[in-house]
Amino acid sequence: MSPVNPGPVTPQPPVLTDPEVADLVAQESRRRATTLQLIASETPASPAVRAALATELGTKYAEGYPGARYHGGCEVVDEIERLAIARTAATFGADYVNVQPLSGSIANLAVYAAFAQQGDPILALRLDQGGHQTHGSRANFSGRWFLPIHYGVRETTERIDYDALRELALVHRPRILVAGSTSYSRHIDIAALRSIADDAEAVLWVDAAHTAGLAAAGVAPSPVPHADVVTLATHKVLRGPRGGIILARADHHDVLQKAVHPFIQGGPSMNSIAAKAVCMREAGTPEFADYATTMVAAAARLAAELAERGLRIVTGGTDIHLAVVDVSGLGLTGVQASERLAAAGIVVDKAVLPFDTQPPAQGSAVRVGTSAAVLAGLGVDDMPAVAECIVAALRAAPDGDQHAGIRGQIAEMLAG
Ligand code: DSN
Repeated sequence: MSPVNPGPVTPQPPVLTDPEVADLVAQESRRRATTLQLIASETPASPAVRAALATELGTKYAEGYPGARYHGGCEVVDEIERLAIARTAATFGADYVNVQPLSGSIANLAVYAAFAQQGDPILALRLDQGGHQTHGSRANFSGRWFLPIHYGVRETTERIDYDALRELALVHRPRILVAGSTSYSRHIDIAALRSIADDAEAVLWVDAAHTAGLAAAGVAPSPVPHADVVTLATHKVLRGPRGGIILARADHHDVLQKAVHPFIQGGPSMNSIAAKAVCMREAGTPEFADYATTMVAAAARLAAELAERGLRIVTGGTDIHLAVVDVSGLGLTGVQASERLAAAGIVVDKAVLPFDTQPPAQGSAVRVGTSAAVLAGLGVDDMPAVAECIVAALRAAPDGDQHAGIRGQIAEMLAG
């Protein structure tokens, strides 16, 4: 059979057809299995989610929405998208759901498209105090096309200064008030932000990319009852495919539908939508609730154990699945710390402290998250040993052989 006309397609593992790619995929699997993943925004998807992603749904064009597509042959994918919407609505108690955004950032772009005009003021948490680049960073469309105003945290507590936030909202009258973060480890008081948004006549948008999975499991407050619109990423603690979802009140249906398609996207990835449906089913199980509970307890324990070993934790601890660890006391930047940890088989992101004196590209902190570590089999009681390895790796000279020893301990712990 000719290679350009292979006949009916039976999916084959790349090892049979492309050893080069297969080898790289195997290397990545080995890297993950033998090193400790503490990246707060990455969680391996479940086998069922991965199976849905690998289907031929990925090549089906389905521009439009169920029942109103621009392409023929969409009767089956319509059912899949309806199922994903229904399951998401049930998981979060949301009136309106859009499962098409290709990523969390694209979902955020759709919120701007739906609710703001170019040049409108937008009020959001500062990027260097835990916010996200789509919340008004000058390097991003949100800072270029809109007028970003930023609230921050109190220097003393490193927690959001709600009084200053209210004042900014009343002075600047933002079109959108944004709540949400990538490295703020405390619950955000969404009810307080609702009241501020009402007083300032702003749309309240919660970017729950990190915490949506915790809210789904009932271990973090749900933003849905308070917000006009909520965006989330399905690949963080939800264990779904890489992608975004928008939730909103029913009265925002029309503007959000049009903002996603045709304003921003053409056809959605139907394999990803099927995988989102699978992930939402899993998010409703007792196993997922147990997993999320353990993840949060493990993060709190890890933060406490690191603090006991002399490292300062931003805000003094965490309410969620991640913590920000100040490494400046060891004379390290965030980059140097993450390099030492990587040498010891511990994978983290460098981060900045609120009021950091280092430039953002260096930072004085690392962000640690427990979503992947718990899936790898570690529990709350393993956190003292993890903290011990982290502190030893940070203290070890970069050119010595201590890191190799810690790497071995980590591999043993994971094989455990
Ligand atoms: N890259 C994500 C994170 O690490 O939090 C934000 O989009």
